[in-house]
Amino acid sequence: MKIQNYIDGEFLNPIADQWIDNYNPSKGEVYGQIPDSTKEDIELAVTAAKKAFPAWSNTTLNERSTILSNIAQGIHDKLPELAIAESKDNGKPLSLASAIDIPRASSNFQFFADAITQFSSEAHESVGLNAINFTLRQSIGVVGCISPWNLPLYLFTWKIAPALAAGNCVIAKPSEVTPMTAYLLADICNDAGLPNGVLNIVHGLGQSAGQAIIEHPDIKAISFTGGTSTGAHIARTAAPMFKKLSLELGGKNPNMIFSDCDYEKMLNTTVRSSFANQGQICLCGSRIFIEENIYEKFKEDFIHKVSQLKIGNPFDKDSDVGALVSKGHLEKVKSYIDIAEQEGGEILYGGNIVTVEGSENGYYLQPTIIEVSSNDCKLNQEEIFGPVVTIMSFKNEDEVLKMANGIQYGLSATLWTNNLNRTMRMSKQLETGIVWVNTWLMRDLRTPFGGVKASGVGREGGFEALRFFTEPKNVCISYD
Ligand code: TXE
Repeated sequence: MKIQNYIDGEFLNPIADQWIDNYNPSKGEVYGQIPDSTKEDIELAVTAAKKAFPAWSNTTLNERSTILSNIAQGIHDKLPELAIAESKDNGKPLSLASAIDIPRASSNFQFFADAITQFSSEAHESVGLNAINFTLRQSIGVVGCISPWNLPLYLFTWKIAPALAAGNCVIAKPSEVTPMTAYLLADICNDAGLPNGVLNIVHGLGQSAGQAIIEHPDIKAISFTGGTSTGAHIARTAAPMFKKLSLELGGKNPNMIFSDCDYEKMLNTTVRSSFANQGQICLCGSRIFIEENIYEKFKEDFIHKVSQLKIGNPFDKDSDVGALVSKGHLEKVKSYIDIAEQEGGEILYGGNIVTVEGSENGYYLQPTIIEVSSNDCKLNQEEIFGPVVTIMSFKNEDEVLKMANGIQYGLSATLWTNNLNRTMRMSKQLETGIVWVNTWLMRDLRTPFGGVKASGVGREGGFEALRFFTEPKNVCISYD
């Protein structure tokens, strides 16, 4: 099947009539084509967005909120169809897409439908000077949203919903590897009453369609989630044009386990934080540090639990681990496993590509546990973004903190301890945007989301996202 761009409320073929193959990673087969859009398609989308902006930015908050709620409902109503599409496009277990990805995409719209009705700005009285200042928070205009392949509709909507809620018109590009649910979203938006041109979804490659978005002078802000090197390239391109930038980039997150934690809860959660979505979540705890007095016990129990995970076709009900997103990505992840030995790492479990019966050409890899002896090895320093974790022991709080922070990334950290003083000390010293204590990936959509260091700039979530997608203007009124 061929999917199309969604521009000015219409479904269109790419102007140059060039197409890209779309793969089903669980089968390793091409199952469709997507537009290989160019500058000309982006130009068309920007023209439509500029035309739609004056009316959309002047809709009442109630009207806007109602339309966004309709989209949330539309996603909810089409949950089974969207979950199947996501699973087929990405390789993730259907159970995960049904329980997490698609419900969260709906919540993203519902959350910002509500949040925009509560968003306010400040007033500052210049006491004694007979003046009052207030802040107008105005829509920016046309903004760009570029998203990755690991949580396709989940992250696509996480950007689009606040951008639209704040009254902007959007040019959005999903990853070329997982375009399907973004395509289906277009229909839902039409049915929800979103006016033509307010949201334009253009498909294509990063270096052409994506590049045209970041370079376009009329696109005033870019919200991007993806790899750190792409983020650096976007910053280099967009900064001289003084665009607003929100960059959510890679992570290589520490999972620090102290012996005073709730052991069973920690063990079950650590299996999830290591291998959920085949380890392809920027928040996965891929560097596991265990206090030395429970190291041997943890090692044994963890290997046992992980050995029970079932690798299989994403559509099988009992599959815990599905396929990796692409052949190229499978090869990249495998290449890290292959360097383990050179670095003195020991593969304690997994490490092999798996053939799944009936899906022999799919991109399956065993969940893999590697024991390392230093935090400075490549396996601990580079983002692998697959079902591969390292484990090593630590002696005390100072040592583990040093290792947790001893990396270019700073997205999230997980801490397992029941010691409140340690929790506070470490939370303050960890160089990350998020710290989870005795839990993982528990998300409250009002909280700021994002990282420090090479994990990005800016925050998404709650009012932070609405602040990003609006321009503050100070109005100062002097009176007699
Ligand atoms: O991401 P890219 P890739 C990490 C992970 C992974 C690596 C590369 O380590 O192995 O990044 O993945 C668009 N101008 N993460 O290559 O290229 C692209 O089309 C504008 C972490 O798939 O960064 C896609 O829509 N856009 C991550 C999006 O950027 C461009 C999730 C992300 O693609 C562009 C995914 C350009 N010049 C990968 N080049 C996370 N933080 O969750 C590419 N794109």
